[in-house]
This record gives sequence, structure tokens and C-alpha cells, in this order.
Amino acid sequence: LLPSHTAAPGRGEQLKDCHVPSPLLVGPVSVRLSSPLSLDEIREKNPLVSLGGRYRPPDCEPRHHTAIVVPYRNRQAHLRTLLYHLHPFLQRQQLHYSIYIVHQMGNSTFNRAKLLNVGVREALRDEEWGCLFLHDVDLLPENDHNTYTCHPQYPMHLSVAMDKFRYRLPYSQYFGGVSAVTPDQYLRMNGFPNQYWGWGGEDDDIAARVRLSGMKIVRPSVSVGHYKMIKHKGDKGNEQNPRRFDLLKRTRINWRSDGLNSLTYELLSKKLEPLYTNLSVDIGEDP
Ligand code: UDH
Ligand code: NGS
Repeated sequence: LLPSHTAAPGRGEQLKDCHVPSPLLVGPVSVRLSSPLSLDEIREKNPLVSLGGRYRPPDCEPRHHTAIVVPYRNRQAHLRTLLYHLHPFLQRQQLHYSIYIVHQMGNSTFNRAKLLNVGVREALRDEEWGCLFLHDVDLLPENDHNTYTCHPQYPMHLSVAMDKFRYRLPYSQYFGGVSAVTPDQYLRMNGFPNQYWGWGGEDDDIAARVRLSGMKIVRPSVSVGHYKMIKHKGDKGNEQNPRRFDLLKRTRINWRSDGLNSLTYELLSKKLEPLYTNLSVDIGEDP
């Protein structure tokens, strides 16, 4: 007979809760900005990631269940770089997680906030995620003590120190880049606005919703909230939105009627790729 302590827990047997903090954390990581790796090579480096970009720690019961939602169109190289960094980063944090790429199909003007609404709704059909991360494709976290978990009460803003802003906030209410909400917080603020077509302002609207719904924004310390942004030019189809300032004046009036409760879209396909779940969506166009 084998001594019982050498036996691996079988199916149905309880794993011990993962230790806090994770013993696998390394702190600051150096981020290579251009990844020459192909998706196949990234997959080989992450053998425990299963179809759809899903992961659970093999040897302990995860305390956190996080969906990463990425608004996306036409940024293939950025996506590979993000996956290359994020999968090992999240595994070191011993999270149960899944990565959702919300791909805006067609040539209508890009709409980041509406894509995030779609991603949240679709992710919550899969699992009871405890935490929803809203993550730009071009931002790479540089310190794994910046844990991808939610604050129980308040929405979080994680990308507080981006290299392009010389590692500090560009302005105190900045909420762009990477943020995180629980499903309850998301419901309470009626999700995100659907009306911001083109670049700018949607993140400021989301920050305003946090306040208008009686919450506040919490942030990690600047020392762990370091991010590198992959440099890029403005995208075709995401030109500055000239209406953003008028829309922002009306957030106080609009937030209860425009958001999760007015969201319409057509899910064209949902494909479980090896490293992510690809949601292809038709979100319509600027009326
Ligand atoms: N995104 C896409 N495809 C697009 C546009 C945006 O995937 O065509 C996504 C992507 O996740 C991106 C996010 O939306 O990280 C935010 O868009 P952005 O990167 O354009 O916004 P950001 O504020 O960039 O990071 C500023 C515009 C760059 C102009 C540079 C000239 N100074
Ligand atoms: C503000 C934008 C935000 C944007 C931030 C940083 O002015 O959407 O700049 O922009 N708000 C408005 O336009 C109302 S960045 O330096 O990343 O290009 O996120």
C-alpha cells in the first residue's frame, strides 16, 4: 500500500485552498514588447491552459474566478503579445480564469465600451465569475503582485502607472486601460455606455457611473500597478469621437437608461480557440 500522503487527490476529492499570497509570484517581470512567438508556440508554453483559454490551478482550490474581457479588432500582433504574457502571469496568481476576446466584426466605428458589455454578458453565461477584468489588448502588467482579483465593494482601476504616462495617472479620475468589477458592481452601475462610437470618453463615462451609482474607485499602489503599453498608431475605424464631450455632459441623465439594460447585439460566433474564447459580434453602428 502507498502511504496516503503520496497519493494525488483523485476526482471528487477536495483540494486544499490555494495559499494567499500565491507562492509562485515573482514580483516585477521584464516585459518584452514584441513577441515573435506564434499562437502554437505560446500554446506549447502553456500546456495546462485548456480550450477557450481556460485555466484552473492543478494542485489547489482557487479562491478567485476571473474572466478577462478584451475589446478587439485588427490587433493580431498585440493579441499574441498579450497572451504570451498574461497566461503565465495569471497562472502564477493561481486563479481560475478564462480569456475572452470580443471581436467587433464589420467596418462600423469601433465601440470599446459596448464590446465590454457584450463580453461581460457572454462570459457570465459560461460561469459564475466572481470578477470581470476589462483589459485593453495593448497593456502588459509588469508586476504579478498586481493581482487580477476584485475588490468586494468597489470597482478597481488597475493600470495606474503606464509607461506612456511616465508611470503615473494622467489625471486623477482616469479609468482607462485595465479595470475590474464584480458582477454586482457591474449591475449596480448599469454596465457601460453603448453610445460611444470612436475614440475617447467612454472610460470617463464609466468612471462617472461608478460615482453616480454610489461607489468609488479603488486602486493598487503605483509600485505594483506598472504597465507597458505596446506603442501603436491610431486605428482605422476608431477616430476621435467628436460627440464625446456632449455625451459626457449627459452621463448623469443617461446612465440609468443606457447600458446593460439597453444592450443589443448579435453574437455571430463563439469559438473556443486554444488560448482564448473568441466572440465575434455584430454590435451595429453609430445611428
Ligand atoms: N481596439 C482594437 N482595435 C481597434 C481599436 C481599439 O482592438 O481598432 C481595442 C484594443 O483593445 C485597445 C483598446 O481598444 O487596446 C483601446 O483603444 P486604443 O488602444 O486606441 O486606445 P488608447 O487610448 O490609444 O490606448 C490611444 C490612441 C493611439 C493614438 C496614437 C497617436 N498619438
Ligand atoms: C482623455 C480621454 C480618455 C482617454 C485619456 C487618455 O482625454 O478617454 O484621455 O488618452 N477622454 C476624453 O477624450 C473625454 S491617451 O493619452 O491614452 O490617448 O483615455
